[in-house]
Amino acid sequence: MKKINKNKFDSTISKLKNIANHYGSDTLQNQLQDLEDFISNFNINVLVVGPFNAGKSSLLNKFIGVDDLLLEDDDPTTALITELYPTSEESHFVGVRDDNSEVDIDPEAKDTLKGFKKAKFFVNSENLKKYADFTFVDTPGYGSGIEAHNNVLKNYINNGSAYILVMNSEKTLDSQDLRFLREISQYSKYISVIANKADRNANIDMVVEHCRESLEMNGLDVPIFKGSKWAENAADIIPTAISGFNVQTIFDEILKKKIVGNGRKFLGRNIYYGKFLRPQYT
Ligand SMILES: Nc1nc2c(ncn2[C@@H]2O[C@H](COP(=O)(O)OP(=O)(O)OP(=O)(O)O)[C@@H](O)[C@H]2O)c(=O)[nH]1
Ligand SMILES: [Mg+2]
Repeated sequence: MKKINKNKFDSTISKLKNIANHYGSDTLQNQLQDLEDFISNFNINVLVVGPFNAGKSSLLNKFIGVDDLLLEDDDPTTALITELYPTSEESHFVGVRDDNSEVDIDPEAKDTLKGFKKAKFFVNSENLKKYADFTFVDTPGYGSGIEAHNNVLKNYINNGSAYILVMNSEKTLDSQDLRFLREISQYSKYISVIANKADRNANIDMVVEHCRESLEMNGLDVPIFKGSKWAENAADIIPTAISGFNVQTIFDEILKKKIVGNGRKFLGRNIYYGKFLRPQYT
């Protein structure tokens, strides 16, 4: 799996550093430090989203290779944002509070966490290591009528650099799914749909074709793939869904936006308009 080349913007950043030093700008220096921290921590957050009971947690369990990692049930189940990280050590679980403080969680309690903003599961999984440029995130499903689940999702939804929408292919995409897809398409152009539970529907190919048409009619340029947790290749469904997401392109786009943003602030407002230079000459 191709790794992100994070050094691509080094020369731009060192030029900006020279500017910051030249003008003695602490603000620019701090922003460049933030930018360097951002780069070293950068990972592509892939949010696995969709209606409740569609099989999001099940597909992630298959991908990770641990059947009881994330709770699966017919009732609306996932209640907490759960970020999944690789580890070479024994798997361990962390709860993140609203103030961002973190506490270790007893593995026995990982399925019933309460009072946390989100959870981080560190799992010794070959696939998580293989796809380490991505951070996969399990999210509560929408459409369950459970206000708490909707709020958890709403508060986190714009944190994705990419999205996989898992739908239940016993039916086609409905207006709620399309509304949701339109919302996330404002945050990222890297979106895939998995028509899941394909084992349950003999007419799966018709459903997929119908979904393709409604995506197209709604102006959503989103690929759709079949999925089933019972398929022999169940562990490969998530990799297939992200196969069109080029990690380097995603990194470059996000970085360019950030650098141009910073540059505008300084070269635009401060240097171009002279405000930055003025103190030196007055
Ligand atoms: N037949 C079949 N059942 C599935 C499949 N995927 C999931 N299920 C079942 O569907 C139910 C819901 O699965 P979950 O993985 O909990 O679904 P979810 O999307 O995470 O649900 P929420 O967390 O409530 O949003 C469970 O009983 C699963 O065993 C599938 O591909 N085929
Ligand atoms: Mg779930």
